[in-house]
Amino acid sequence: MKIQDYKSIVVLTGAGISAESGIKTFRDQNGLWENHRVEDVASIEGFYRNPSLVHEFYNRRRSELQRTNIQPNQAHLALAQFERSFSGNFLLVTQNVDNLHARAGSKNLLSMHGELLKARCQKTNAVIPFSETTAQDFICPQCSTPGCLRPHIVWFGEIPLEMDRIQKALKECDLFVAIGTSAMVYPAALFIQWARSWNKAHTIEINLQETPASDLFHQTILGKASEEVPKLFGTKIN
Ligand code: BV8
Repeated sequence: MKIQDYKSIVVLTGAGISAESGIKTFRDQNGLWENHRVEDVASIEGFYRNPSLVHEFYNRRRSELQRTNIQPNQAHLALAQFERSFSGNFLLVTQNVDNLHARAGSKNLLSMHGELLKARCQKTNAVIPFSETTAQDFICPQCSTPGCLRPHIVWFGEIPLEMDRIQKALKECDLFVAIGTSAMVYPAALFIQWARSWNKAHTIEINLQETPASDLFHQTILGKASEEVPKLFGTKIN
């Protein structure tokens, strides 16, 4: 079947799709993130234990993301181009907190782990665009309380965003494609099983290397996302 022949497509992306744009992946740093233990900088306990460290960790990633050399790559652009031309249902779920899919033009986009360029008021739960730096004594623009603004990021131990919408899409899709994810973080790592068991979807994985989930996919395409995604989605952007 050609990819345009499917009726409903769910694509899941991970850090590997942004690697060629210059954004470090998580696994490549042997489990450390910028020399920090994951539990110290990407968990709610870590935030309460040392808010300054966590603010600093996200401040640095937020400013790096806004550097001019960080741009969407051919994989981001190919997914956005395909979505525009596809007549069926298309949902792009990303685990990434960068804004490269949005900048590439993807519309039906769901950032299940939050977004670096947004912050959340812990009093009102309001989510605001945020490209600056935060600190423990930062006055929240929503409720004027110092230190109440947190990164709009889903940390380990927190529930990913819009899980109902994701599960509905996985129940209805006839094609599930995972791109650049190590299938090590849950519940995203379960999506392939849900797609296969709920709706007998065809499943394709694109990665540089095999992952623990590769045996579950009907097809594994080994290669760089910037090359394999435009090939699979039939769109090479010149
Ligand atoms: C939750 C924001 C409950 C932070 C992130 C079983 C079931 C359910 C939960 C658990 C479970 N077991 C354990 C858990 C708890 C935990 C978990 O998964 N722990 C792991 C460590 C075992 N999960 C949670 O806490 C989640 N919450 O479970 O709530 C619940 C669940 C369902 C319903 C209701 C309640 C919350 C997890 C979210 C954590 N936050 N991000 C931040 O970014 O600062 S996760 C973070 O790590 C990323 O967002 C990303 O998701 C993940 C890293 O994964 P990848 O994206 O795959 O990146 P990685 O570096 O690992 O791999 C890159 C891949 O790309 C590699 O395979 C590489 O080969 C490939 N690649 C590299 N270059 C290229 C390439 N491929 C192609 N081309 C290239 N050029």
